Amino acid sequence: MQSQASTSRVTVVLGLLALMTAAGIVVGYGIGTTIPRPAAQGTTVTTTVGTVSSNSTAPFDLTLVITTDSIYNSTVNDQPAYFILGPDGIESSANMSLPANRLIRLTNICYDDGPANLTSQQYAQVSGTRNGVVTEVSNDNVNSSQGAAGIQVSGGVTVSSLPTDDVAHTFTIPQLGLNIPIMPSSAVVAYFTLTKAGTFKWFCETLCGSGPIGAQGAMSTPGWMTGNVVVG
Ligand SMILES: [Cu+2]
Repeated sequence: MQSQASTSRVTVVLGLLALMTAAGIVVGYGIGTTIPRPAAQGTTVTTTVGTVSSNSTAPFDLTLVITTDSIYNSTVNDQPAYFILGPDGIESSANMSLPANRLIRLTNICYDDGPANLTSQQYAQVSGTRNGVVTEVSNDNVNSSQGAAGIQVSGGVTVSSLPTDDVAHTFTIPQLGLNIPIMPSSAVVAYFTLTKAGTFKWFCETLCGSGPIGAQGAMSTPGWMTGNVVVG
């Protein structure tokens, strides 16, 4: 049992600590522990633990859309273009900001229904993504049927490369080793992490522009089939 004297001493110490704390004095009382300064009247102390942990595990979403009907100029007319699909609508793809060292989930929706020649056969290969693969969903490779339990879904393909004559566009950051080939009329999902901060160029590596070999127009203009990626 505790003596009367030691109980009152403890009470005095606790009372003193409470007074000092109320006065805003930070009191150290042992290695590695500190009584935090109390919040000023009217402010709310919030912990960021929940936010931090959910941010560090949830992928950063980048959604891109490729359309084909944008007028480039009166000579060339239509050219294909990448757009960023943001919370407030579509945005130019001329400058993209992406986080470094965080898992990025790219969803690319391609409305272009035809393939184009690659600048080099290597760009039919997936590179720089998680497990070296992407998931390609097209009208041809998704199937379903009606069963007793409702619609039965199958299809979509997870691939490490595409046939070279079945690539409509690519999303490629050569300096970061990232290459995502995209089938005509498809939705493509890829996961990747960029570990190097800086400003890099992104390109499409199919000859989908104008001019004699398709390397002009959209292919050489930021916001169409090329642009900058700022990683940081
Ligand atoms: Cu392209």
